[in-house]
Amino acid sequence: MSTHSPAQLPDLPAFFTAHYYETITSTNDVAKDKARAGAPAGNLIVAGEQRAGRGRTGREWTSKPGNLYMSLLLRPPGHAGEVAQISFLAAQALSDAILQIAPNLEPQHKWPNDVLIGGAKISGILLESAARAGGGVEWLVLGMGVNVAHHPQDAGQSTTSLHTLGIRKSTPHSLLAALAPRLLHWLDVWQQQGFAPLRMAWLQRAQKLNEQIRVRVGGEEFVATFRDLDGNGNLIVELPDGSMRSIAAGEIFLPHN
Ligand code: BT5
Repeated sequence: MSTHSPAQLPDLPAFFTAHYYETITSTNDVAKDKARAGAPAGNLIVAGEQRAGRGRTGREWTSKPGNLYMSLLLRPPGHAGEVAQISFLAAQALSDAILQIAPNLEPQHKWPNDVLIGGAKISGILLESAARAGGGVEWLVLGMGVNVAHHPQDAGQSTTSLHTLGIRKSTPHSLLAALAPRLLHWLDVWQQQGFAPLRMAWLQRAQKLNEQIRVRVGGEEFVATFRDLDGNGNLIVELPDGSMRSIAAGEIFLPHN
């Protein structure tokens, strides 16, 4: 099922051991197999296309050739709540990389795990991990899909790609070359200094900060004002009665959609 072809990949910092597959089911699945087989952190699975690309809770991730599909194996210290901060790290690294390639664009972060440009989704991030007996995680797979050449029209939400935004020279290869060092940078900052610097950086590009959003938590849905991200990565919203509420898992929307 695979063709390992390093020529398809750019030079990456020493931390990464990259494997390229022309076509694959899901880069996350292959990275998880490697994790279970004991592969070290830094293993990176990159695919030209995915036949079964996934989002969260089993949603589909459109994965035709021309975009970046990758999964990075990590073995981070910390409990499950802490390692979930890696989705903010990935969003931050990606928006840095996009700005490096296209300084005129304005990537924005949407809690918890999206990067948007002009309100349209250009990337999705999927974390999967295995718990370690006694706490912590045994491994964590950071999956990232980034629309470079095209984006789905039928995703049920607004989407975009670098080519659509006029960055026509970008390729999955050039994007990965910019992204990998930024991932390494933020992994280092996060491991040395914790979440605080990452939280500050993420908030600077947060979409809808101090504006109204619609929040869905389980079966519940309500309108609130997005006020902050707390020190764990929880979304802090202000309810119409002025009280604050902390949200650990859920989704946000603009009030009108
Ligand atoms: C995500 O899920 O946004 C995480 C997507 C992670 C994809 C990467 S690709 C490499 C690795 N291998 C995998 O199998 N997955 C990861 P979620 O927040 O659940 O959003 C999914 C929703 O995004 C879908 O229901 C669509 O509305 C929309 N969508 C699907 N494909 C898209 C695309 N290519 N671009 C933008 N939006 C898309």
